[in-house]
Amino acid sequence: MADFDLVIKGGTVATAADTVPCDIGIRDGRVVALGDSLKNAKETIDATGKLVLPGGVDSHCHIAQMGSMGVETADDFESGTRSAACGGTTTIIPFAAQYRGQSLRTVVDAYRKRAEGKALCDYAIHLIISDPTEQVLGQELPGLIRDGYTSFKVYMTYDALKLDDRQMLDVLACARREGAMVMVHAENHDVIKWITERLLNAGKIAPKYHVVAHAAPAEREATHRVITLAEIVDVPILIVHVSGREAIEQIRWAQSRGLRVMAETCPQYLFLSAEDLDKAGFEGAKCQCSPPPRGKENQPFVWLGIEDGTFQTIGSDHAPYRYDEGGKMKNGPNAPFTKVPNGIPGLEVRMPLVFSEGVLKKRITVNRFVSLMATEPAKIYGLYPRKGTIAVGSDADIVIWDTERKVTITQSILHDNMNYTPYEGQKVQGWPIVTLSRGRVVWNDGKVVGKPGHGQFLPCALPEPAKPRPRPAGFDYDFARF
Ligand code: DUC
Ligand code: ZN
Ligand code: ZN
Repeated sequence: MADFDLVIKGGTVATAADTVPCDIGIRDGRVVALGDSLKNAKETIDATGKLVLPGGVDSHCHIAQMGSMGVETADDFESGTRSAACGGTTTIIPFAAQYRGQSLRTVVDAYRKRAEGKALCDYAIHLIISDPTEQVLGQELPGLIRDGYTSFKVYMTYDALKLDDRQMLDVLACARREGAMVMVHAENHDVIKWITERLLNAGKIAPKYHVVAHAAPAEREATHRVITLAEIVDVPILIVHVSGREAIEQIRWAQSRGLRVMAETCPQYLFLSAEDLDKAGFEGAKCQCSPPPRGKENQPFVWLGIEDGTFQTIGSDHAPYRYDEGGKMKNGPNAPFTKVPNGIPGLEVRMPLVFSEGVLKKRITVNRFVSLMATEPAKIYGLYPRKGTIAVGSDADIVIWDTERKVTITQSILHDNMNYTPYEGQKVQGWPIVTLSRGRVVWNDGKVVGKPGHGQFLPCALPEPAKPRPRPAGFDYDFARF
């Protein structure tokens, strides 16, 4: 009898901790051996001269989701996971989004049904909470957390989703009681509204004015405010899609004070800029997302935040709305920026973009790349060590990279359901050539060979409880239990 179902031979294996030449033995979808000259396998993949990394964990993507403007994302669980796998990501964490008046449990059940039989790789699910009633926070959420939905996103802007500070405190207190992870979209709603009104009154409606309305100080203020709210409740938070210097400085300040504030950025803040929203005609809408990409001079600050450890993770914030009347042009090809669905695709190119500009340009090591793209998100959201590393006992979610391959990104080589990529023409070096999900090849040298239905739902554990923090005298109430 063979010892292994599959051996990956001769590659250089890199995890968040080490880079070592070794073979990987796989049985029943798991890694069962790491060593030299592993033999006696039913199948072998030769990875000589290649880099072998854990599959990426994209902990921020919107698929099969109705957006707050009533437009459905172009990707469902099939096209979303297909695109993910072709780009070296083997676990995605999209969102079951609650709109006001909806039961969270009903929303989650419906979302699970949408995933059934469709995914090519594994997925967990975050919640979006927009209606934190007593029933939701007292009954539904604790039950859902026990069932493996241990993280939720809350918004400080968007009419349909935003929480006020009092509601935010309620949600943070619930997270503290239950040990769950809160992800925050931090932008000051009233500031955005106030600027927007003035822009629209002056006839300034083009996509480029989206950046003016979603001003960096509005992101800075909201970031500071939610850090303060989390400090009062004494609960860890993770600020998602941090766009630039203003918010980064607040996060760094919080971290330097010992507050448990984590942060995620996204490729759009490294590779796109406000100039991309100022393209001819309506083209700028292709890069319209919130928070928006800032000026080009902002990009080095985001890289610095990655290099110095301010950021723990890089998610795609894949929110795919096609460039047609079913998506970006839902309200016409010249709609004001306020009527353009916010969001851009990026699931498939998240890893190649950051590998090329980050690892090959020597801004970060390959180990830090693995940490940002796979290990940390798996740890933060309770999927580690099953996901996010290559170790004996882990799922065999493994990606073989050709670090020499030069690729010009263009929509026709991607596998999502989109009709454009905001990264059209971007040149990268390094590309995932083989992707395995639980030991099964899903993507093989240009061919999708994975099957819908292979991907499974992953219940998430609670994140490791944070060490109790000494609190200043007079500030030591446990408000979450008051
Ligand atoms: N902003 C969000 O908050 N979510 C999806 C996409 C976007 O642009
Ligand atoms: Zn958001
Ligand atoms: Zn998002």
